[in-house]
Amino acid sequence: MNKFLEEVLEGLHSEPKYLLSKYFYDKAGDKLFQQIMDSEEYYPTKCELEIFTTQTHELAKTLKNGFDTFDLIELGAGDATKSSHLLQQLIIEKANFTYYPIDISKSMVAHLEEILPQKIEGLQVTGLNGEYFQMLEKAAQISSKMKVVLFLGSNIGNVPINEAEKFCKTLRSHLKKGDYVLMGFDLKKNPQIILAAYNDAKGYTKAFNLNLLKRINKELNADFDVTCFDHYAMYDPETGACKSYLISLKDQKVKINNADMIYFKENEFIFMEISQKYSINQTDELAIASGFKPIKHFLDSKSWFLDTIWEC
Ligand code: AVI
Repeated sequence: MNKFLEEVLEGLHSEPKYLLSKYFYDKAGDKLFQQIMDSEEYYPTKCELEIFTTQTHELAKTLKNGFDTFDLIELGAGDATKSSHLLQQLIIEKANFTYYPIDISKSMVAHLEEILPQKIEGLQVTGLNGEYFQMLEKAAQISSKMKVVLFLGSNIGNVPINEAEKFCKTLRSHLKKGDYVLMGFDLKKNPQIILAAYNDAKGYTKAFNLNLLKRINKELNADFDVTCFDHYAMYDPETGACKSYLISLKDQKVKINNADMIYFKENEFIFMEISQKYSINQTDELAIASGFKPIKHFLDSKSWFLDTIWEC
């Protein structure tokens, strides 16, 4: 059985039901995520871009860390909009490095390999298509140079807070003493601002969530009627958890893979995604608990987003 089918069935046969947000990103999902990022309400991308465009020199200086040569690895590179500013700066400063963008989207990796060396003259790019830790291992096999790992965009927020430490410890286990990590965290702030970012007026976030049902229909031969589900987002300022759900609008059944039958009660939910928000202290504590040393904080002008550098 393919992994997608296996994990969808496991999630939908669970009580309560859930789906894994890593599956949001097919071609239509990539496009919808871009529309979310461009929406008025979704601030994290804009805040992090501000850090990358206004503090580029300081970021490059800290990350180079006196390494003669190094590998710059980006987990979940996407279209590398933010990191391009850093790459450009490192080239200007004559840093000797290879850029390894890791992404689950094959077409995105191929696109980066083609486009980035044209945009940034002298840049060496080796794309890696696959899951983060498998590809980190592959990068270590290709080269034994010092590593700088970028994990931007508050992607860490999509890991539940009680699993974040395990995730960071696994990341640490793939690195050597002296390697660096640059991690982007979305910070706790006015709950209304956070909620609006995950409940945009144009409905891109709703469409993004429903698109996973459409993907299951297409790829796993299912018969979800997406008009019978609604999107619900909530933010809990106490825990910093922002969660997305799909709510079944009626009693209904859905057939998957022409065999498995999933039953929904009216108002039953599918848990879709967590986007955890942190305090700066929590990020430092997470670093230390996972075997890193936090060495520098970069904040945007509103202090809504943190890019923090950790040393192994
Ligand atoms: C990719 N990730 C950090 C986004 C987030 O903010 O959690 C995904 C997203 N989901 C809804 N809007 C954006």
